[in-house]
Amino acid sequence: MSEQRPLGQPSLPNMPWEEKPAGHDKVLWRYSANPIIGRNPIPGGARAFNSAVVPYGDAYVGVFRIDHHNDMPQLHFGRSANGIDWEIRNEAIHFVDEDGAPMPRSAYYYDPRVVRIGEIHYVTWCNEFIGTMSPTIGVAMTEDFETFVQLENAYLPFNRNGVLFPRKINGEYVMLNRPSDNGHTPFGDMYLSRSPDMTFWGKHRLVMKAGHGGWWEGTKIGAGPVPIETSEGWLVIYHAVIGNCNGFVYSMGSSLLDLENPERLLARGNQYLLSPEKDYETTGFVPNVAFPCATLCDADTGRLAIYYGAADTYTALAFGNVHEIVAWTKANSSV
Ligand code: BMA
Repeated sequence: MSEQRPLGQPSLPNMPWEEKPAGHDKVLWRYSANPIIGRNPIPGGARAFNSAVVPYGDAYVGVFRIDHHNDMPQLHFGRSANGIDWEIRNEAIHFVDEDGAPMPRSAYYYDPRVVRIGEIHYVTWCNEFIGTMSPTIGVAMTEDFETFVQLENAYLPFNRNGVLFPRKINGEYVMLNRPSDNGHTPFGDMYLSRSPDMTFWGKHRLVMKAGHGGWWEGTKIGAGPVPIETSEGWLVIYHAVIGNCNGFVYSMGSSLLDLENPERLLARGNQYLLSPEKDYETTGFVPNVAFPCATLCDADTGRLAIYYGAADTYTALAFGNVHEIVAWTKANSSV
């Protein structure tokens, strides 16, 4: 077991967890008390979903996407002792620049990810390129989850999905991202970009294309939670979208990328890991969406908790084991 230990993950003996139900024949299973965050989670906030959670001290913190009563999304900070019951601040995060001055407000902030790199936590999200109502990837850093220092946007519009790797690779920061359009984007592949300093992003490479393994991922794909380092490669859980006559359906897929050269795809599961089927996934503001944005992983056991947005309305949890997901992805790979 030790050589399979998920590298770079902490021990989390108290992370949210439920054993796989008897007779369950899939690698992921849902938390029996889903959803963990319901409608109207804070005054003026209608829905919390597609949100990011990390261990912090002996508890958990999160950056939550909350769509307000004008349907514009903002980012809110939250704390939890157990990773399930959340206290989310009513006031949205207000970013400052590197001199501590307030940043101009974007029209929207959504789909955050949080990653610890060394002693610093970085937040990435879909951010308005100010003055254009067009999406790019916002980047901020925090040392204490009180002050959030916003850095340069990573890209020109249009890009709506930015996910950092949890360490530098060959001396560079690496971010998965998905160039898009300004609408609901009926296309999308996964790229990666590199930066020496978290400011200048380049060396862009294609990683995975949509439409590879079946209709379930035929329309578009995009990175989900921060990649997990394993002895078999970076485990990337991603969202995968089919476009049918009634709209999009968002499922979760898995792939493995080379540890030192993550543009190299090693394996890619040819079926979804989880697809909307529960009422809280099929019914809501946007039906049929399971959108993963964060994981907690216990290095000792490989237990994995996946936080995902359900129907753009709720926050839900699914469980699995990293070793089993890696083995399943290799065994069912179509690469
Ligand atoms: C995507 C993003 C997500 C959302 C999904 C389904 O393009 O906007 O935030 O969950 O659509 O509406």
